[in-house]
Amino acid sequence: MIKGLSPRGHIRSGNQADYLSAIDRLGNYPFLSPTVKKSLLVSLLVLLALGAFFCVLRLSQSNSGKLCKTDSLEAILRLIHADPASTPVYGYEIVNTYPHDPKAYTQGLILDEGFLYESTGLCGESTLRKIELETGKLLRIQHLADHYFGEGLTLWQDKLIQLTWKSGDGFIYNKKSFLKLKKFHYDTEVWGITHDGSQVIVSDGTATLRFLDPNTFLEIRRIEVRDRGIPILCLNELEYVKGEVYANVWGIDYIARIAPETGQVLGWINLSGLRSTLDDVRRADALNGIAYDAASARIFVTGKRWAKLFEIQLNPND
Ligand SMILES: [Ca+2]
Repeated sequence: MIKGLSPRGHIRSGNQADYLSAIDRLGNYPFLSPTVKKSLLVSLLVLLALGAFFCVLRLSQSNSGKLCKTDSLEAILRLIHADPASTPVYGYEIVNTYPHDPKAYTQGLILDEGFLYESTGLCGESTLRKIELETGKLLRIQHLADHYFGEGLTLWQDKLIQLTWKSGDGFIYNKKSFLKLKKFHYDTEVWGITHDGSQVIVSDGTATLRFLDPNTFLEIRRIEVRDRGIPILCLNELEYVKGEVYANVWGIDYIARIAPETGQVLGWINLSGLRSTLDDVRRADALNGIAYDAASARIFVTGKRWAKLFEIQLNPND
C-alpha cells in the first residue's frame, strides 16, 4: 500500500467536539440575533472544513511516503529472513499488557517517571497526551489545530518536543502543564524523533536519520540506515535504547536496531505475533510507538489504534 492519504491522511473529527461545543454555547448568548448566530455557525463550520482540507491537501503532496510501497516492504522482509545468522532477529516475551486508547493514532511515544507521553496523528485528531501507564487513564491532553498532523515526540530536559508531519512546524511544551513554550520551523517532512543525550535524532520516512542540535534544530550530521548494504526505507517512530536507535519501519511489524554512528542495522525485533493478541485486529493499524524506561530498563510498544500497550523483553532468537 502506498503511504499517502491512506491510511495516514484520513480526515478525522477530533477537534469537531471543540467546534460543536462552541456552537452549543451560542445558545447562551440571547443578545445575539438569530442572523448573527447563523453567521457565526457558518464561520465555525467553514473553519473546521478549511483546517481539515489544508491538512489533507498537504498530505497529498507526500514525497517519502511514495517509497513505502508493498514491493519495498516485501524486499525488507525477505532481507530480514534471508540469512538470520548475519543480522540477528530477536523474538520477545510479553512481560505486561496495559490498556491503550484504541482511537489513538500513535505517532510518538515516550515514558518518563512512570507516565506515558504520546503524540497522535490524523487531520483533526492530532493530540499530545499524558497517560497513566497502568490504567491507560488520560491525565492531560492538548489538541493540535485541525491543519496539523501530529508526529514524533521526545523529552529534551524538562520539555516535550512534538513534530508535525508536513506542515513544517514543531512545538515545545512544558512537560507538566503542556503550556506551549515555543513553535519552531523546519523545511522537511518529519516522522519520528528521539535523542541521544546531546542531539535529537529525526526520521522522515526514508532510510535517513538526521542528527540535529536540540536548541537550534540545525542539522549536525546524517546517516543512511542499511542492512547488508540495502537501505531500510520507511523509518518511523524512534527510541534511543542503550546506545542504539530503535526504529519502527512503517508497514511491517518489525523494529530495526540501528548503530547511531554508522547507520548499520545491528538486529531486528520480530513483533509480528503481537497483532494476533489484539481483540479487534481489523481496526489495528501499523505497529508504531516505542518507549524505553532507562531507570527500569523496560521497553514498551504499541500501534496505531491498538487497544493494548505491551511491555516486552527481548529474546536473542526469533
Ligand atoms: Ca519513542
